[in-house]
Amino acid sequence: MAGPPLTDSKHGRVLSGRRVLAATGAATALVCAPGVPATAGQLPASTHAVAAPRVVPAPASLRTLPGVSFTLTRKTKIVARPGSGTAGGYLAGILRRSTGYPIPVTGAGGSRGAISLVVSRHEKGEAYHLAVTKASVRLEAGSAEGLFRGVQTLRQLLPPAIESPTVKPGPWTMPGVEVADSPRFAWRGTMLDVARHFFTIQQVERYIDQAALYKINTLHLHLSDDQGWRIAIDGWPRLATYGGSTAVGGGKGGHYTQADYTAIVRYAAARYMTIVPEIDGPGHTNAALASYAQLNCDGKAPPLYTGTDVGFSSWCIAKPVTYELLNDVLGQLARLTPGPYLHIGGDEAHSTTAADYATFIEKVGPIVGKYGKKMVGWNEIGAAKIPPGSVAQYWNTAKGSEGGTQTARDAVAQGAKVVMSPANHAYLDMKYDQSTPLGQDWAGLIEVRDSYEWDPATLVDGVTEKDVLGVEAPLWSETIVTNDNIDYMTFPRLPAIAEIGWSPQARRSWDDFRVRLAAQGPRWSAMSVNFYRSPQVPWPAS
Ligand code: IFG
Repeated sequence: MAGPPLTDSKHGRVLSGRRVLAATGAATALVCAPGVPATAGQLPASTHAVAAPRVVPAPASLRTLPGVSFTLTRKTKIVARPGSGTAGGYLAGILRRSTGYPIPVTGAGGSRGAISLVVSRHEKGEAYHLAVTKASVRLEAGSAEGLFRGVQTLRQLLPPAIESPTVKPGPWTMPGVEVADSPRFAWRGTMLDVARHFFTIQQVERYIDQAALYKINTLHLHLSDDQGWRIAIDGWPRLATYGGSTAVGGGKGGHYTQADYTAIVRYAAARYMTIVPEIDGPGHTNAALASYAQLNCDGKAPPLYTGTDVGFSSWCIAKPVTYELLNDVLGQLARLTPGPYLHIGGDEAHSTTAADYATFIEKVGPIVGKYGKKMVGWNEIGAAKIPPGSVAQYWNTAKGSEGGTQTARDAVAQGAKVVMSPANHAYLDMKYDQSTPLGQDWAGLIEVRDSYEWDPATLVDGVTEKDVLGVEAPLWSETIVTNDNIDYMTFPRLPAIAEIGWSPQARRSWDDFRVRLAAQGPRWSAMSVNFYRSPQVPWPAS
């Protein structure tokens, strides 16, 4: 190869032939076949291309091992040590489908030629350590959950075709790396609004698998709103059968039986994802009010609503039956939900007086606590008295000390933590640009860069790193009906939010992220994810 020796832009080192492509950001680095020496500038005789690692979210630290790679073969096995949880079986399922290899999973065995998953006391929580060498792959974590997170990194070291649901030709080679990784925030979430349009269990499970690839660990299900009530409640059958019978646009609705909900919870748990159910109130309650006349202050049930206005409905704050209902609803949800949180909504209560709003929140908080759960609410709850340990979900577009940020500070002042979901950065139902066929634009247009370039710990004055529990990207479904619609609005912005939730702020830059995000495109194609090909991202020609 002619021309001056290439230097590593960061350290000015002259690179050997093996690393020159990786250092120039090329999608592949050339790796010598075993035993073939390479010297600077001379390309080794027999090599095959091994993609340089392009992992999202960016690991806290990743070191490439030049000239080292690990190739899956028919002999590759997974050694999942006791306590390693679902990670081994989950990874084997993915690898078997696309390689056609048997990929047995055993509880013990040698590490040579194997992928070993080991829970050790050297790591804690979701932290993991991944070492890929020529002879073996070793993933070590402080918990089964940490192994599952590390498996997502391991997947992304393999060629995109590894995500194919059918057998593809190899080679199945991953670059030698050493990764030491752990998350910045505990709550890395997405929300699926199943109230405006209903999504089947299969659609929710598909969304869970997509989100799990980016280390998302929380799925918030918006189970009730003006247009639909989506969970069956014993003793109040009409909530689901009538209140869930339609949707935005007047089409067919639907609801989850409690067995359905339990199936979703279990599917999520096998991916170390916590379900946070939301029963919105005191606003956004028309579906329930339409189902039972006695819930209304005037004793009259309004008609079902299939439009997209907000703020016109309210629980009847003065009536005891309101709290009898919520006691049953929240009690049954608490029993069905292993996670620590119940979300009680609290947004856009434009038809509830401020005094009644405070009364409502102060009555519902203790009900949530009685069932052993922590209360989550949209940030307006900060205006009321809330139990310490509550969580305020910030959704306004205001920043710094602008008007809409005050209730977030009020919540923090009462000992609450904050989940950051600013609508002008994290709302997945916002259009990318004016030509986007789906979504809304009331919070502004959100291209991928807008969803990435913000810091949850500095956006709102008085809400600092220690106050932020995490981030969440809500997908409101007024305009979202099909899997293709879900994909188009979610990808590529959910991985951006996932990186904000996982990676160290100091490791994040748009110029680096967009290159790693581009490498996700062929993976989404292999997974049949209908993603938006943002002009801001250098997608590879695939
Ligand atoms: N705001 C409403 C949502 C939904 C959204 C659509 C919140 C907390 C607008 N409340 O966001 O119900 O309609 O972008």
